[in-house]
Amino acid sequence: MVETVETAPFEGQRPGTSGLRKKTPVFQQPHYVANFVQSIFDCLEGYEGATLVVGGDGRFFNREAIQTVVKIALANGFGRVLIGQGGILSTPATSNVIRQYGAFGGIILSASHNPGGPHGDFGIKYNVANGGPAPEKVTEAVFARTKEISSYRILKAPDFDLDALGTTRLGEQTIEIIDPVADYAALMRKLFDFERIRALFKSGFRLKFDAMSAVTGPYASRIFEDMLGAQAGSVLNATPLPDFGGRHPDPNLVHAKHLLDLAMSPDGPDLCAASDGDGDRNLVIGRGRFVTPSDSLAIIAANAHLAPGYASGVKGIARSMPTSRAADKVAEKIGVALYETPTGWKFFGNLLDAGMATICGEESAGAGSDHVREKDGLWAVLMWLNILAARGEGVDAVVTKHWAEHGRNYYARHDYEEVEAAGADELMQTLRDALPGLKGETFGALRIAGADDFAYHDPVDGSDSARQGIRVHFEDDGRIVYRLSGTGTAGATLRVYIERYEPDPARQQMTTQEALADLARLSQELAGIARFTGRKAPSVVT
Ligand code: G16
Repeated sequence: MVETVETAPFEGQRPGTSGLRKKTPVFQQPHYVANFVQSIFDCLEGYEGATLVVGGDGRFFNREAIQTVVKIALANGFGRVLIGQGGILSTPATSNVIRQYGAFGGIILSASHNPGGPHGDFGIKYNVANGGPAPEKVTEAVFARTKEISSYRILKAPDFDLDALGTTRLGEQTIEIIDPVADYAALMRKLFDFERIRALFKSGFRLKFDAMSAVTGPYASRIFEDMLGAQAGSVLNATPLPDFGGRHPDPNLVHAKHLLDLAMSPDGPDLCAASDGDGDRNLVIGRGRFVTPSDSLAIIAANAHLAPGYASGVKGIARSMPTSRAADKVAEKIGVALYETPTGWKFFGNLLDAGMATICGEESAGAGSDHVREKDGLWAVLMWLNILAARGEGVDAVVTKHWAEHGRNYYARHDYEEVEAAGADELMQTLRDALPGLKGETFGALRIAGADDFAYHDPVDGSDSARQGIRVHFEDDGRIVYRLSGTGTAGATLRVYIERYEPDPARQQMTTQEALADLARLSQELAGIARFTGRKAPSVVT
């Protein structure tokens, strides 16, 4: 029976860079999830009888939220709901299921790399029929709707069993619990040379993949250990836990420092890797060599043709604006277009759909391709395995040869987390106001060649996105970018992206800290970071 429940709007249900993210207790308030989900459906048309995919990263409150989503979807007239067994479906796997089953869209319950648990974060994201995150015009319409909503429709029924595979019928409607791994693993097998990678493992190649007690555990165990023959125990923390084992499921050098230490030890594994809460991010570290996400994108783009799924070459490369320009050098060399988009995977969707880009990536540990419409952590690790197997070289050799050929983009991101929002806004506004006078300003050896506030014109649908981050370019090809994160759940996070290009192989072995010291200092001075935020140093450097 369908019930119409009276409700009132909640403040602040505005989707950010990647869906709506808040502290878990915010989502646990009565009607909070229902309001948001009904608001999504209110902004869609033509889903009567269609398929909706629902999955999450297994974090605390995942199962409860799924029950609400499914009951609202059925009450609103979806014909079929596909749910990952146990409520588990990684973000890239959800994207694949949406595409493979011709679904109308999907709802992903995740706050990605943010910590989970009763005091952690939770999130809801809507993906459209191409498998990718809803574009801005949809998320803005949803936000507008959340401010007006007065009722939602929900099925009055006992909770559904999320664990038994199979189909349940409710009159004309069906709920199917699907194996979350099978379709995704089959897709990976098509894209990569599994025979070759299996031979690599057989020859003694050692992998340590940390699933961080998050969603990729079941995927990684099946693909790396069962299908590719990696040594038992290659996958660490393989069981998804509601609180991610109390850890922060962010595969960066801070939260996965143990992997860095392992990779830097003389007898370390050949490849250390990790993925985040919902499986879309990746970390790649070879023995003795960390690969920055920006370098990883460039190297993947330059070598993708070694994997069977990309044997015909890449059609174009896309990167988010703050991502280093290492990929630009590759695009130039292989003669394909390079697209610079705002931060957020949703901006790649049109380029991928139009066949203009094949490989996409972001500095925030994301890489992917046109195989789905999300970034994909395991895909990136498999791509690296395929490249290493095909080239018969280790990570360090692949990276240093890449730099020798294309130059090295020294790169770091400085995050000032949870600063006061008002101060952060003022900092950005002051920088924006100063833009016209910055050109020609000199600081020691550094001279500003130009500065602007990045705006994007989508070449496919003609939409415009303004104020996407402040770029300061230097005459020696260095760059500082400032923007506020769109994924935080407390205060504001100022991100400062620092980059310098070094074409000379003799100068490509400095530490990043050494190479960027001047620019890093200037980044604080130029924006008055201490003055506006009270912070003398970043909280996280990646
Ligand atoms: C999300 C988006 C990415 C973005 C990242 C960081 O990733 O999908 O496109 O680069 O957030 O965004 P921000 O700098 O605004 O915090 P994820 O892995 O959190 O879904």
